[in-house]
Amino acid sequence: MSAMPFRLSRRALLAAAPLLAVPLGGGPAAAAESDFNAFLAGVRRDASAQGIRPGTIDLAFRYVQYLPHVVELDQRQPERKLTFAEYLQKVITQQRLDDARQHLADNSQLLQRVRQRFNVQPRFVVALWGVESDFGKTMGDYFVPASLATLAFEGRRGPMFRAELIAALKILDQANVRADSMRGSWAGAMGQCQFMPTTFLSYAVDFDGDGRRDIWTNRADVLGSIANYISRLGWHGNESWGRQVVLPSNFDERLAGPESRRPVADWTRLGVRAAGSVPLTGHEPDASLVLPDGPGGTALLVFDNFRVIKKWNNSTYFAAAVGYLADSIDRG
Ligand SMILES: [Ca+2]
Repeated sequence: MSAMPFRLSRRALLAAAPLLAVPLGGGPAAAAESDFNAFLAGVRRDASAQGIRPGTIDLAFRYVQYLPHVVELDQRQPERKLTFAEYLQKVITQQRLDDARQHLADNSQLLQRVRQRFNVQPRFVVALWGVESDFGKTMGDYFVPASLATLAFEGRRGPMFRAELIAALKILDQANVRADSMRGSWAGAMGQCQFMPTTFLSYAVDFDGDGRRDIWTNRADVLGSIANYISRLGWHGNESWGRQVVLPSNFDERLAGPESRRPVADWTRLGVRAAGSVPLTGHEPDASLVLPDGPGGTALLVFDNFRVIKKWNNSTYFAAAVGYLADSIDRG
């Protein structure tokens, strides 16, 4: 904690000074600028030691500047937690539903090829694409190395963001994307699948075979990369994610929880029923009972694939939204 006053004052100075536009020449703002430049010099050394070409680093760092706004976003107090219903309303709009159905139809051949290779149903690939970036409409407009350098320098989770920055430089060095097109969220999630750079290096694929992994503008690479990642996280291509259910009035909600896995026939014996018109058959995979807002709210019976989506993004709301969106565009 003793380092905090220094960090705050350094950040305040950087926020006050248009960085890199200020000539070095003494004074506190120049000292702060020189701190950031010293930090970048250290990153440059590490990146070079890992074989990244100096020309790549020069090009990326030409666009890198300290972004005070990114630090503000990182330190923003969390808003009131949305209820599950509020979250769904925000994430699954009518427009997104309509777009999802249209994309499923428009890309059916590509999605079948993706399915053949990665064994992920098209509706889940489209749902992940829709929830992550609204089908590429909201990728974020931050220059990713600048966001990551700012967050790494600022210090909260510094080592993690420094590793992501070096991974971003590797992605540029592999010529997957032009430096000035490497856009993403303020926190460094990139392109239409919103992959962090380390995720990109491990899981993005060149599905159209043009030699580049382009998750910003290449539809085949975007959908292939989504399917490859979820597949490698353990996806079962012949199973769904789960079902919304209704609990009997006398139900013991202590039976709920991520470790509550049992055959669906057991849940049925306990009085659990499917919500909506399609009943549970007992042939579903074993399932856990999850209550996103706790007792009294929505109840979900979730299969293994629900856990797989949570490995992508460790949020019950997120995983359920992907499932709901997938179900609402296609039951296949
Ligand atoms: Ca490609």
